[in-house]
Amino acid sequence: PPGCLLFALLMLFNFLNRIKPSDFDYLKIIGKGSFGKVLLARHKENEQYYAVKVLQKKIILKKKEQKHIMAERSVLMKNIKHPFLVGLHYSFQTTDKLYFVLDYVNGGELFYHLQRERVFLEPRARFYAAEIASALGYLHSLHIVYRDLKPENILLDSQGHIVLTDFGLCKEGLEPNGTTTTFCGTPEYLAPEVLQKQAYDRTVDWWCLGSVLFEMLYGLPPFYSRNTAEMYSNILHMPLVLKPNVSNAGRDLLEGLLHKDRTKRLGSKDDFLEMKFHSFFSPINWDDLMAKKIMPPFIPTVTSPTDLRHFDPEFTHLPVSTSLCNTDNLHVTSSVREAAGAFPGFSYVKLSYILDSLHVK
Ligand code: ISQ
Repeated sequence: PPGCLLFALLMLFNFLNRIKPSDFDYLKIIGKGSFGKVLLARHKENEQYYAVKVLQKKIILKKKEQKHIMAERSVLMKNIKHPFLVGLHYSFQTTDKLYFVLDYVNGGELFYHLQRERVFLEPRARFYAAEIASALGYLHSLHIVYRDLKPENILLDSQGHIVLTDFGLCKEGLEPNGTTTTFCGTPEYLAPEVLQKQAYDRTVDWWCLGSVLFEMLYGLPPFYSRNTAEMYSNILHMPLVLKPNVSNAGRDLLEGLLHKDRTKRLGSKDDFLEMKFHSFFSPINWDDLMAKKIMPPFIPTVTSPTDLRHFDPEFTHLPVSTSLCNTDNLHVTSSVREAAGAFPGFSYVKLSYILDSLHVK
């Protein structure tokens, strides 16, 4: 039948065009975690820049985080596309590594800019909170809980729009030196139910949104203490006290989002709709926001895609490992073998990519 022939042709095309590590030049390390690293890479043929996230299978398996990655795979398969979520172009694997080819975003972390300015004025904080909220609402509509919203996962693109990365892609558990202690405070926004290892649901994301908004408006995370144990205790037991230098609408929103009891938290009933109709966001036209028709309140200064001024030199000065580039076709696992491995059916090429190269639309 013609359907079968088309399918066979697509499979053949897919096989011949299989994307592999050596399709890219790896230019710089732009991020590093315990599972692997994120590299700035340029596709040799189309000359486009991408952020390539490379994860070591060995480490993932050892840390029993496989479930997490598997969850991620099903997340990837849902064809997530949203203006404020980092886009995934391809994913593939070699014998020992998983690769995610993502949009490259170079406006810097939101909190890099916040640290430079200490706090944001309300209209700017509102703009970022609204873009983040719309992305979270979209994920929830696909039954995905982000859970790990934390400062380093919130980037700005070169125009000044929010880009969330790493929705479950990997949970960076340990520091590279193998310790769990982070001296400069834990950069995670832990909801009470997560701290207590209780059941959680999509409402954790609204707690995290509240934490981001709080930090943008007050300059520190809610319940902050230099002593981590004390901060955890504050999150669990201290009432939220809001200084009056934020508008009533802003404080009301924070009180709703930072409710310790998740069943009473803003968003527990109608999810994103409860943000959409909150008075703090009344200046936001949500259709314009989604269409990127609202002018960003701040435009990062970047001169070119290779302008890395907003990335931590701690990473960007590291040498790029050549082991990434010399693994060629030879080690790229075929879909047949994948079926038996620990990461079955992981690789995929976006159908639109195949169609694009065939000039079929
Ligand atoms: C995209 N651009 C820059 C940095 C990134 C870090 C993680 C994931 C995607 C990224």
